[in-house]
Formats: sequence, C-alpha cells, structure tokens
Amino acid sequence: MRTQVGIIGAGPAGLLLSRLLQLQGIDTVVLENRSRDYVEARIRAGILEEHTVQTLVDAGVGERLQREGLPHDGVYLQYPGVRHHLDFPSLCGRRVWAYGQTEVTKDLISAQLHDGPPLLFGVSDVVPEDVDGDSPRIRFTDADGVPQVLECDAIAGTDGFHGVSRPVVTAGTGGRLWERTYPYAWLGVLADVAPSTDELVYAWHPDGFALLSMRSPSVSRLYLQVDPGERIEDWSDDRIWTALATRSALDGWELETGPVTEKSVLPMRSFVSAPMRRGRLFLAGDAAHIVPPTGAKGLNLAVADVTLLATALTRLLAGGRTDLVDTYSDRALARVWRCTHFSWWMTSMLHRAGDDFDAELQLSQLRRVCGSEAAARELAENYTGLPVG
Ligand code: RFL
Ligand code: PHB
Repeated sequence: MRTQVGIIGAGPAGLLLSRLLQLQGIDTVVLENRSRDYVEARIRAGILEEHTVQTLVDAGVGERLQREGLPHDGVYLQYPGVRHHLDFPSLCGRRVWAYGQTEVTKDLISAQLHDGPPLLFGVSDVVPEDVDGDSPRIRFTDADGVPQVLECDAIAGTDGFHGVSRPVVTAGTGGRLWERTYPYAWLGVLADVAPSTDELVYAWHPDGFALLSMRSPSVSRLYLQVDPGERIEDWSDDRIWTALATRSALDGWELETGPVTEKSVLPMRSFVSAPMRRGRLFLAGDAAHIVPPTGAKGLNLAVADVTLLATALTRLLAGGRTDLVDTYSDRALARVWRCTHFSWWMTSMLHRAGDDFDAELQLSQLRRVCGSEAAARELAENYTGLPVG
C-alpha cells in the first residue's frame, strides 16, 4: 500500500486532517485501532469555537452542525448569590456553538466513507518507521489479521494521548514533557432533560465546581467536581441531581431533572509534549497535548493543529517547500501554551481545593471578571478562540 500522508488515529484531528488534505488533492489513508461504533459513541467535548465551526463548514462537513448546533453568545459565571452573564459578541465579536464531539466525528466519518480516502477501522500493532528519512512507512495488522505496510511521504500522529506516535517523536528528538495533574476529577452526566438555562453555567460553590451544559434542546450535559478516586457506583442519580441543584442554586430559579442516560468520572490533566515533529512524523491534537476541560479547548486545539498541519503538508507535498513544516511545531506550540494557560486558569479559578485563603482568592478573581470589562474580555477572547496562525 502507498499513500502521501499516513494518518494514525480517527479522532477529530485525524479525520479532519484527512478531509483538509483531500480538498487539496493530497492522498491519505487513515488507520484506526477501534471500531466505527466505538469511535462514534465516545462522549467527549461539546463546545466549538468560531474557527472550528468555520473550518468544518469550509471543509464541507458543517451542514448538520449549521442545522442542529446551538449558537451561544456567552456563558454564565456563578458564585453564591450571583449568576453573571458574559456577552461574547459585545466583548470580542465572536460566539461559540454547542455541538457534541460525537456528532462532529459522525459527520467526518460519514463524509470520508462516502467519497473520501480509505479509513480502516479495527487495525492493530501500528508502528511508524523510518520517520527521519523522506520515505517513512507504517506497519500494521489489518482487521482480518493480515500484516500490512503503508509506504508514505509523511505520517500524522493523531492517535490521542495513549497513542504510539508521541513516544517515537520523544525518543528521537530528546523532546520535553510538561505535566500537571489536578487534585480533582469531573463526574460527567448525560440526561434526557431540556437545559435549565439558555447558556452554559460555570458555578463555583463551597462543595465544589458544577457545570451546566447541553447537547440539544432536549438533552443536558452536566458536570460535578469530585475526588479523582471517586467510584461512579457511589453516585446514584438522586445524589447527582441533589449535588447539581445545590451547587447551581439561585433564588427564583430551579434546575430541571430527568433520566440520566450516561455517567462517568473523567480525570483532569494538563500535558504538553515538544517538539510536535520528528522528521516526517507530525503530531497533532491529544497526541501532543491535553488540557483540563474547563476551558472547552481540547477539541478546538486539535482542529487548530490540523489546520496548520494541512497547509504545511500541502506546501511540502504539492509544492516541494519545507518552510511551513519546519515551523509547524513552534507555531502550533505557541497556541497550545496559550490554551494550556487559559484552561489551567479557568480550572484553578473554579474548583475547590486548598483552604479558605484559596477560596477568597478565587472569589476575588470571579468578582473581577464579572465586574471589569477588561477582565471579562480577556476570558471571552480566549474562550471563543484566539486566531489560528
Ligand atoms: P482522540 O479523540 O483521542 O482520537 C485519537 C484516535 O486515535 C485512536 N488510536 C489509535 N489508532 C490507531 N493506532 C493506535 N495505536 C491508536 N491509538 C489510539 C483512538 O482510538 C482515537 O480514535 O484525539 P484527537 O483527535 O486529538 O481529538 C482530541 C479530542 O478528542 C480531545 O481533546 C477532547 O475530547 C478532550 N476532552 C474534552 N475536551 C473539551 O474541550 N471538552 C470536554 O468536555 C472534553 N471531555 C475530553 C473529554 C477527553 C476525554 N478523554 C480523552 C479521556 C472527556 C474525555 C473522557
Ligand atoms: C460539554 O458540553 O461537554 C462541555 C462544555 C464546556 C466545557 C466542557 C465540556 O468547558
């Protein structure tokens, strides 16, 4: 088998990269070790920046997103007694969309299987080889158990945090890793109930953080700060609704409850790996970096990476110019660190940890963001997404 760009991993980063390269006339093959059903069912991010929406629409995979996505002009920041609306269009001229990552993935897979390049599910033993030369290859075993070799001009490692690509880059470049784990986790819930508010609510509370989000006019997505070792079996639906209602309580307002259809505990971590390139192997998305979900940045950062990477690879493979691939890692990492800081800052401001001194600092910061246009604008610009490139 031969292709121009071998792509490891069919998450949003790999699938979108394949689509963007296809539109530039560059051949790809996408290799995914899970099944299509598994990939399409994974519940993850829900908020898309304007740049992400525009990229998906321009790539011809935004039709359902434009129909079913819920535009949001802001968020509420809450602390006891106060629920303050930040109006993004007036603060920074941008907005965001609620549209599940599962739906983005389904749209990309359906476009790829309809008229796109090969997408192979259920492969195993994936190994990128000879990435320091101009003719790298990927060895893998296909879904029928047959060993295969995919000869490439370049390889994209879009195989997420637990993938095989990052270790190959780190080993060959003497790369660096930075990591921060947080002393809390999120309990995420999907429920068949209409959202109780028009916008997302990020709530600070003495019991811990709560987030009210949504997937559609009839489906809510809700999160609670819990201990990292928390067992999901200990959280009955009643206990979840009581905690959510307590932490988001406001006079004259009530949280609607309904059947919980999914619940799980999610770890929180910041992680950056540099460089994002070794020779002809390029990392993008969670393969190179992880942010805690409080800033809603993970998926958007993956999209920003592959936007830069698609342009750089097109220039290399269609034009023989190396300038953009040579600067890819530095340009991507500049944005990665900005989002890493923003996600860490939102996380630190909103989650209960430490003592009463820490709590007073958090409340002071929240009052500042709610009371100062300059402070609110800084949040709004980062939340809605800084320019790519
Ligand atoms: P993904 O989505 O992890 O996709 C990587 C793909 O590579 C496959 N893979 C391999 N394929 C072939 N060979 C191998 N050896 C392979 N190893 C792995 C995997 O099966 C998978 O299909 O990475 P990508 O494309 O970079 O996309 C990044 C986003 O998925 C991620 O940033 C966000 O989902 C992060 N995230 C969240 N972000 C938010 O902004 N808001 C959220 O609410 C939110 N919730 C979450 C999340 C991430 C989670 N994870 C990773 C545990 C909730 C969870 C549970
Ligand atoms: C979600 O809807 O899943 C969501 C929204 C905002 C976040 C994180 C997750 O900051």
